[in-house]
Amino acid sequence: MKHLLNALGPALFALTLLLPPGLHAEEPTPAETPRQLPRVVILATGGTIAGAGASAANSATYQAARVPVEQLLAGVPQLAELAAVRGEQVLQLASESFGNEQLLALGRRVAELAENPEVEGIVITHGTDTLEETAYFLTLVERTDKPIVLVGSMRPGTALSADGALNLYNAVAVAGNPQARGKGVLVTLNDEIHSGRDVSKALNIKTEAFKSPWGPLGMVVEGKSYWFRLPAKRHTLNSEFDIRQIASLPRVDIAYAYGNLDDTAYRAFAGAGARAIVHAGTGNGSVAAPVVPALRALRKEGLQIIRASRADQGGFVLRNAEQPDDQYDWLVAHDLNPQKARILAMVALSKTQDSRELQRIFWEY
Ligand code: DAS
Repeated sequence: MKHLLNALGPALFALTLLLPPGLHAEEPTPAETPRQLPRVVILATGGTIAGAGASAANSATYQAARVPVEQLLAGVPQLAELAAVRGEQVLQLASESFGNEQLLALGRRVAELAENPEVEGIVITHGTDTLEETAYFLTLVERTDKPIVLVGSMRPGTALSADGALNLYNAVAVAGNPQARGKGVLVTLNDEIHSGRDVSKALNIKTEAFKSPWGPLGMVVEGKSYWFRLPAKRHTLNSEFDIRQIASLPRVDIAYAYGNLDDTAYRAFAGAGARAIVHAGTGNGSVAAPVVPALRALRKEGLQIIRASRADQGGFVLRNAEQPDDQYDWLVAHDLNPQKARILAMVALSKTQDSRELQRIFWEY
């Protein structure tokens, strides 16, 4: 009998494959328990990703900050496969018009959501012009390891080959991914995942607009994240700053350096109440000789002077290399570009005025 069954076994198995579905002899698969989708909140602030042009050919001529968050979400129904999403319209602005008040208000709303146990991730749709500043600000002051992902687009949704829908899909995929926890605030555009600290807008007309001098952290492709690096600088849970303890941000300005420079801009910023001036210096944060006396005088009046580099592939400014920073009691921004140095200076000055402490902060963040 045993030999008979062994001989007939394969034939009998093959027969079961011919049966109509549901009549197979195998055990019925257990009913698929619906996967608990991560709960992701999308905070909309405006920008091109919410922009609209007159025609599909208008990829560069359009109005930013026109499309409400409900319409953004309705335009990407596939988000429902990734997460349980809901939207909030916190602002509707082109991001070049963000002020410190908008930054603080957005930061406070993010902190509230991050504390909510029914929120697993946060996406912020944002204009690309100052996205890098908001991303760095949040990475400094949000005390959470939950994914906070900023996303924008280079073309409005009305344009041919618009990039916003896929950028938003990718951002929600990353924000709902537990692997994205603890990596600081992130920025996703053009299939790349960047650190909110490192990334900046390097091109103003291409979809590959955002670059990080030390490279992206990873890629997101078809809703899956692939990680290759981790941030090395302090951020979020490991930060000493907390949005809930920052009532206001001091005025910090940026003076751009070039040939034939004089001290007009620096004195004007000081007269307007700046607490620090970021010198966007040529090369290694160099300071033109005619400007040095004014900067030394302003330092003596209590302003902080921060040497950064205007180099567009990112700077690397070290103390006492181009200028006697120890003697002048000036600070250096290290690898931060001028606009990022301004963000860190504002946050740091909300905590300390001490130069040595400030320089430590520039090394660590
Ligand atoms: N004006 C730009 C801004 O809102 C548009 C954009 O690129 O998002 O940042």
